[in-house]
Amino acid sequence: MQTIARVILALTLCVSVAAAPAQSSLIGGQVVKVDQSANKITIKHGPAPRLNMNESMTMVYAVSDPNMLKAVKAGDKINFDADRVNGQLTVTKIEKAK
Ligand SMILES: [Cu+2]
Repeated sequence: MQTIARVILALTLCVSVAAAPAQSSLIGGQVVKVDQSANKITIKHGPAPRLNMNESMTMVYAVSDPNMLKAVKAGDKINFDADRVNGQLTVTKIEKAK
């Protein structure tokens, strides 16, 4: 249990440090819903041409690491990265936006 708490703390620190320099490759969005039991997150986001999404949309993503879902909640503004993993759109990185 303590180990888990430490991992979460480390992840939280990583997120806040990484958020400082704006990464232009990340996609801006807002968390609509977090579903920890299904390891899914619903994100409303702007265009992401790299993922063949050329307009704003709200959609459900899987996450590469369930711990990412503990750092965000519905309503949070985020910057994220996503990729197709085994044919499924998966969030690989989330940073809280200022
Ligand atoms: Cu999308």
